[in-house]
Order: sequence, then structure tokens, then C-alpha cells
Amino acid sequence: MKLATLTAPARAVLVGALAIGGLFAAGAPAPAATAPTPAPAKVLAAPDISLTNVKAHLTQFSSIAAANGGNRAHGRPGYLASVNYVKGKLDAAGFTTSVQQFTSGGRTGYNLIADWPGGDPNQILMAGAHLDSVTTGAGINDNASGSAAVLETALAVSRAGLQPTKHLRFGWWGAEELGLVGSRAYVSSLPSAERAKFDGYLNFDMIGSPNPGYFVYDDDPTIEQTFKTYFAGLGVPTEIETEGDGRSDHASFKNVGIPVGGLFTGAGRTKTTAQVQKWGGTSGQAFDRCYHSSCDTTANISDTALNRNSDAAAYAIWALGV
Ligand code: DTR
Ligand code: ZN
Ligand code: ZN
Repeated sequence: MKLATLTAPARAVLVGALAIGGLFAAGAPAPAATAPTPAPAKVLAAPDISLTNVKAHLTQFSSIAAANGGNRAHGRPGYLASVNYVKGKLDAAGFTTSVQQFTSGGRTGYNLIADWPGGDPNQILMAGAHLDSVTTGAGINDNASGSAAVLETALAVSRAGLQPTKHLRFGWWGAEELGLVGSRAYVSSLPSAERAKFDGYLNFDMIGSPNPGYFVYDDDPTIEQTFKTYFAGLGVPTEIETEGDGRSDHASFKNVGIPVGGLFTGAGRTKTTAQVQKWGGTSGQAFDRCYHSSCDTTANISDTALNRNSDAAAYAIWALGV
């Protein structure tokens, strides 16, 4: 697990402590030089994100869809119920939340934005996921998986009482399935001076596919390497995400020059035999056979993929933002 490195001042203090500890009295025979054992450096490692907690959010999203016509789509009651569920958890955890309204296709849509108080307001690190489903189903892999992982990562920040260097912001987007409508509305609403404060945006859309691949966006090299380092630590090979240009909400941020990255476990494309060699699963079968279908339920999830990607999300927030 990559540990946050010491800041320069802390290193200076550490070196200073060593130097003072190493001074000797003049005239006396110099004792054997035995540097004192340095105090262990204070580093912050990301917590493990509980798969149980993430799946509990999936169960809630599933129940919300079942109680609202079978979906969580833009402009339908299941979507607003999903927003209210996530907002309730974040408000209780000490986040400053706001709901941004927009209109698409004659229906009202909503983005949910949550700021963790503190950090440098001129260095914003954001993580997000689209919260809407298609109309044909509950949208558990697409994209309750990403929404739940981002929610649980935000809650982990709160549980840790984190005081990060950067200002942490989290977002849940509406109407992604209609063409990145919510995230585009959000970015468009930002004055250019505010956009310039973003150090990066991390996107999580479909991160629990049942026949998973481990794909890392290659848009920004620093963010890409952060995720690759995490998976290398697990001994899990990754591939560059090649489907994505314009295919999810990171495109809205990239289009205005904000560095982006993210993770993806695959949609309707089929897994090759070479990919089965590295990841297991079934060749000639789609990464997610229920993509945009009514069978995208809580049974349409790989626990291993969801667990790994949820932990990777937290790892990246701590590595890049703390
Ligand atoms: N557009 C997403 C699914 C999707 C397809 N290709 C990519 C690449 C990277 C992230 C997501 C996707 C959706 O249907 O929500
Ligand atoms: Zn989709
Ligand atoms: Zn999606």
C-alpha cells in the first residue's frame, strides 16, 4: 500500500532531530558514531473499504428501484430517491452537500455534490460516479457499483476524521445515460477560475462487472500510475481502458482541461482468451452480459472486482489528496 510521503517540513524536522541527537562534546574521545533510531515517520495509509458496506448500498439502490417502477433512471422517482439516500448518509457524516438541478428531455435532473470541510480550496481533488440507471432496470453494476464505492470512500474519509492537504469533493451525476448530461451541466456551471483549482477528477462507472476486466483510464499519467501501483501491489495485471473516450463522466472534466482518471471492469465487449489468462473468467462472454438490461441486479456483480476497485478508489484519494 503506497504510503503518503513525508512533507518537506516534516523531513526537515526529522533530519534536524537526527543532527541534534548526533552532536558530541569537544575534547572527549569521540564515541562510536551511533545515530539514534529515527522516530517512525508519520504516514497515512488508506483504510480498507468494507465490501459488506458497499454491498449494503447496492441493496439499498436495488430496493429503491423495486419501490419505484423498477429503475433509477433520469427524471423518474427512483433517481431522486437514490439522491436522497446518498445525501442522507453524507449529511450524517459531516459533509457539506448541495443538490444541483438541471433539465433534460423535459424532465428535472439532479447532481449531488459533497465537500469534505478543509484542505486547500485551491487544490480540489474530486471523485465521482453517475447515479442514474437506464430505464430497463435497477442499474446495479451500471452504475450503483461506482456510486456505492464513491459513497463508501467518502464515508471512510469522515470516519478517519481526515485532514487532507487537498480539498476533497465527491459527486454523483444525473442523466449520464442520456449523454453525460449531469456532469456536463456541473462543469459548465463552474467559473473558469474554479475549474483551474481542480487537480483531478476520478471517475468510477461500472466497477463490478460479473466477468471483470481491470481497466485503468490512461488520460492523466499521474492518476493512471496511482491506480496501476495499487493493482501491482495486489499482483493484478491491468489494461488501458480503450472504450472510454467520451463514454463516461470523466469526459466532461477532460473537455475543460481537468486531469482525469478512473477504473472500469467492462461492459458489452467480450473477454478474450488472453484476458482470461490474466484475469480468469469466461472468454467469448461479455464483461457484463446484463449491460443496460433488466438483469443488471445485485446478482450481476463480481464481489472480487467490486472489492478491489472500491479499495483502489480509497487508495487513490489518500495517495493523491492527503
Ligand atoms: N457509458 C457507460 C458505460 C461505458 C462504456 N464504455 C465505458 C468506458 C469507461 C467507462 C464507462 C463506459 C454507461 O453506459 O454508463
Ligand atoms: Zn450505462
Ligand atoms: Zn455507466
